[in-house]
Amino acid sequence: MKKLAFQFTVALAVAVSASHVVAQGAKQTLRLFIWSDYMDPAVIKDFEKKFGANVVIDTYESNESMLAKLQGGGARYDLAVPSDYIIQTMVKSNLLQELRAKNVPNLKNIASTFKSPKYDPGNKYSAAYQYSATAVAYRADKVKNPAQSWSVIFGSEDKIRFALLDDPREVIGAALKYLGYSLNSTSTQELAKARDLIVKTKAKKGFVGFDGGPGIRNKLLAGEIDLGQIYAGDGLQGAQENKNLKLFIPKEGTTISVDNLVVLKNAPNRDLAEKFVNFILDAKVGARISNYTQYATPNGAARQYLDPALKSNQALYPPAVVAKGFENIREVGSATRLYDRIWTQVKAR
Ligand code: SPD
Repeated sequence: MKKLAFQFTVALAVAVSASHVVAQGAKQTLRLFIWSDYMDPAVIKDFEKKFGANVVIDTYESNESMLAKLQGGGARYDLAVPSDYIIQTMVKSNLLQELRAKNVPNLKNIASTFKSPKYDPGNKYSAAYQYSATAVAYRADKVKNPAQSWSVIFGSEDKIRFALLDDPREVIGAALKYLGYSLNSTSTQELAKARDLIVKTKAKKGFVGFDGGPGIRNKLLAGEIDLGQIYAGDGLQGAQENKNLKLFIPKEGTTISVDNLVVLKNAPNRDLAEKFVNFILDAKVGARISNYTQYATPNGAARQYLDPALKSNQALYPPAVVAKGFENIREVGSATRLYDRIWTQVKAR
């Protein structure tokens, strides 16, 4: 598999495009804060070459850790890639600045289902980047015919070695789904039941820990765990490396998340950030990214360039009957504090 750990600070002596000739030393730097293993390094190199820029990347594994770092104020980035439900929180926290549509003509490439979403009417601040469901990945050579259910994690089985995402809304959401509730529940009782279930699950002998999607993929590949909760794209990257790594969407339902490019309020380089968004929304570039990361693309114009195997992958583009069990994570208003408290309790026990 292509190596996914990468660094993009390669210094180019002179930018090659005649229209963008930039002498060494005059390069602009674009700082991108993004989920790990979520970008094709070759695309970054092409952007650097075309715009005579350096792209510096820093990564995170959950929306909440991304938000905490930005709210802390220490770090300055031009762009981030938050999921749908956290965007309005970022707007209210004054962390975002508007996308100037005239600078991003490729916004037109976004498929209509992903344009002007409820979480950002009119695409005032965001442009859909990639999306996926959250699945269960397992080693078929270790776990034979697993129930296609969250019960493989939350049920009574105690021998399977497993890991959970280090992502509060994903873990609490999966527990809520297993219990038959909405993953956006704001009911104190339902959330308490979800918390107790996660605490009980954590106490199982087979529980190895919480990790990011790429961490869980790597543990599965290394044979350190038999099964794990995982963002589908990270799981599919692993399946490319080992055919025994398989994925399923739990029958009780799961999350589906759209991640978005946003320009940050204190972006040192707003113009370049918008050029980057426009570059990423190009049809061929969008397809290259998805072909590399194995995530689904909301870029309608990119679909024709996707690898056929990816286009027909049901974990990424599920048939309507499966998709019915999917739920978008939503912003839960004042219940956010309850989710935060539960996550702290779960982590502490
Ligand atoms: N390694 C890339 C992870 C992208 C995950 N998408 C966010 C889902 C949050 N609910």
